[in-house]
Amino acid sequence: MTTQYHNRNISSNQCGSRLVQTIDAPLSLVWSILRRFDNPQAYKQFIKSCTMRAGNGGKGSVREVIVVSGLPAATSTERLDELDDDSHVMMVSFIGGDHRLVNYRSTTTLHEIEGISGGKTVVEESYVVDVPAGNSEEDTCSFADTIIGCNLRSLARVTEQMAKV
Ligand code: A8S
Repeated sequence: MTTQYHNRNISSNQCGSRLVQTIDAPLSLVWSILRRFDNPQAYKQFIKSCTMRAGNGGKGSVREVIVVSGLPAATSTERLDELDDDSHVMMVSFIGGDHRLVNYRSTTTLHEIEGISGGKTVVEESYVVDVPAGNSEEDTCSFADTIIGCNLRSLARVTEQMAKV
């Protein structure tokens, strides 16, 4: 199972959680969209643009994303720490930007399950992040959970649509 990749040490000033989304599309298709570190806007609705600052989308690449207006942040600088095409594991750290998700590190894994009409994919996304001074764990994690939940549902929508045609 892929749970081994999601176990992280959480310090006392940090919080984290894990979200799971089942997608009615084959793993190879879901991975082909997810693994594109240089193109997160393919499914992440809050991202307006993405510019590569280092690398071409492989491990160690750095991207700068600009998010849509109306959010409490405008930019984020993010590094690809792991991209394993065999185990279907992707790890990303936030290393800069004007947001409050300091020391945010996420792990996303895929595994395939049998569906009645072909392969389905289970996506698991976990993260840890610092709780800023003056904020509660609950507020910090529910903010991140809300965004990740939107991203995962959007990934499902996009890939299920592609799987149909
Ligand atoms: C991701 C996960 C998250 C992205 C958050 C949590 C973010 O892009 C948005 C608003 C913020 O305030 C922080 O995998 C930040 O994208 C939508 C700019 C980082």
